[in-house]
Amino acid sequence: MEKGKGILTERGLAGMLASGDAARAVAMFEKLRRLMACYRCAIMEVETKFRVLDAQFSARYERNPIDTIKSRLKSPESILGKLERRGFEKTLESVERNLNDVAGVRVICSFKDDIYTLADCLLQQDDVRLVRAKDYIKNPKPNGYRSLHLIVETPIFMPEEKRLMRVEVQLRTIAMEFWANLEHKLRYKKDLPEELAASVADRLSACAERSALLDDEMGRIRTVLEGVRLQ
Ligand code: 0O2
Repeated sequence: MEKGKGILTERGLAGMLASGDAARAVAMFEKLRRLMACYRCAIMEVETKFRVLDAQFSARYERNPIDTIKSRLKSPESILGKLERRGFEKTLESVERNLNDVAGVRVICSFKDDIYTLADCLLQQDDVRLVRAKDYIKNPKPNGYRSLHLIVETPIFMPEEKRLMRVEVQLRTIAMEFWANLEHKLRYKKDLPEELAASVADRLSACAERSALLDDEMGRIRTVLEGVRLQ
């Protein structure tokens, strides 16, 4: 397996998908490189859609619903790991068919209401098709995780063809992002005794609750201040 600093490279992943056949591996690498380029373009398309929406809100209502946009392309190591964990075929076709999160765009908003406003605005666009939505804000995960996840399909235009690509969009508030980042870091400390692990999980879930209350209160304050501004 070709690895660089412990990370599986695209060439390494192509080699593994080709199961040791050198000529197939070269062809596979070229196809994988092109597929990843398409996912990168899809990220650019979706990011641009959100930047345009943010600019429109700024021009019309003098406010920016988006605090930050973070995007990532799933690493070859992570792609292979997910195919293996889920028992999917290890082929490029299977990556496209079965993995919805190779391209990921995270939109971080200041206020919870803006998450739904932006999601509606995105899904109204006629070149965006909703594949699946998971609302972990209305239905938080048992550990307290909150975010709105949308799998969308959108076209990218290449010199000779149009290709539909799937992108996972995660929308969350600054407070939800803060919690998710810390929880993600803490989750790697797996060698805790059972009792301590349970108490840490309870405390993390309590933090998520408090942070959700904070989001709600900030939203109410905004509503009051907007009312004053409109008078
Ligand atoms: P990364 O590097 O963050 O992307 P699916 O494959 O879509 O059918 P899956 O993978 O269970 O099903 O999707 P889901 O539940 O929509 O959530 C996947 C992503 O959401 C994760 O990506 C995280 O980014 C985030 N997420 C979900 N649950 C949690 C959680 O409990 N804590 C934190 N911190 N993040 C969470 P990956 O695959 O972990 O990796």
